[in-house]
Amino acid sequence: MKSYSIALIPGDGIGRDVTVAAWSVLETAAKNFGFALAGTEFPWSCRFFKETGRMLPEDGIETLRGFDAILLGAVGWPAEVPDSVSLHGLLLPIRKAFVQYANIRPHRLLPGVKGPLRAEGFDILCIRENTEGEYSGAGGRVHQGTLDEVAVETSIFTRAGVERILRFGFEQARARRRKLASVTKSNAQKYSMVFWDEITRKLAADYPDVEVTSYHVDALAARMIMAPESLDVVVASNLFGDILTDIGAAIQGGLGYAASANINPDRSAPSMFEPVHGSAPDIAHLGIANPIATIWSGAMMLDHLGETAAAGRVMKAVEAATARGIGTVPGKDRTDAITAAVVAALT
Ligand code: GGG
Repeated sequence: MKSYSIALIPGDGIGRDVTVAAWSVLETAAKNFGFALAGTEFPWSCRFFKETGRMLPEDGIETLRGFDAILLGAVGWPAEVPDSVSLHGLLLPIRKAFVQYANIRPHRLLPGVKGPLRAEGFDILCIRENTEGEYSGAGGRVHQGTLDEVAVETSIFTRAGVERILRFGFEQARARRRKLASVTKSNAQKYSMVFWDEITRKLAADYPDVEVTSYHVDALAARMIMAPESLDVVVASNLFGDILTDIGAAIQGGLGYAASANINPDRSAPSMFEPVHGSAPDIAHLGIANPIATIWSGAMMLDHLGETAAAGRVMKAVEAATARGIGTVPGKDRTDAITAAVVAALT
């Protein structure tokens, strides 16, 4: 029987609640489709940081390298560890070390879920550049604590990095409705974003079958709310993609439905799957977190592993549950009730 090794990093807060839920769905799907998932759990989190002074152990990246994929819950315990420390200590180093340069985030309404907009028929695939840009971690502070203090955050955009994410977006658009929105703020950011626009124009020549439109990020944000059905694939930098996908989550009914995949397209290292949401410490372990975003991320993991039939079946089961109203109203159904409904729809 085919077996896949999965590194499980529940992380902080509701990360554990939703990871346990998703894992039971994925194990059921694996059983039904005749393959095995061998999960190994790692305690890396803000709690681990408090105990060891590190979010990831020194050999953490090398340990993860041996797995077929990583399923992550959520990271952050701001009352105890600054968010900048937890993000730069765990999530960002994994994305970078494993060249997971494409962060794929699908936004559509599941049956039975009411979004805040009148528009119902939208289906947007946001692709966020995931290894450079505004989250490069380059910069510094001088004269700290004085009136002369200066903080500099440097955005790094490389030709290789921008080309590969745009190419990835063009390929995704080709497999969908052949429309690509390339997002910048090139009127204000005259180096990096003009560079991005130039590369978009250059690559467009290789994809004459894809309709390309360049948007400024503010206009694209408004379009996502006013006319989401007009968008297909959206490609944006790390920061812009992070922000736009919270709008995407909002229009699909909330962060409880927003899935994501951090993909290494070359398959030279494991890819990582995680819900878009954070750790929500205020509702951790109360049994009320919505596990759908993590289950959906798990389906994306199965798809990436080549188990496409099982992945499709998991999504059908999620849709069957939400079509019956399960998990569609915040706070109505408990985590285990939503999970049980999805598992039942799988069998
Ligand atoms: N589900 C992972 C998580 O905890 N995300 C919260 C977060 O702040 N993510 C930032 C990012 O995706 O760059």
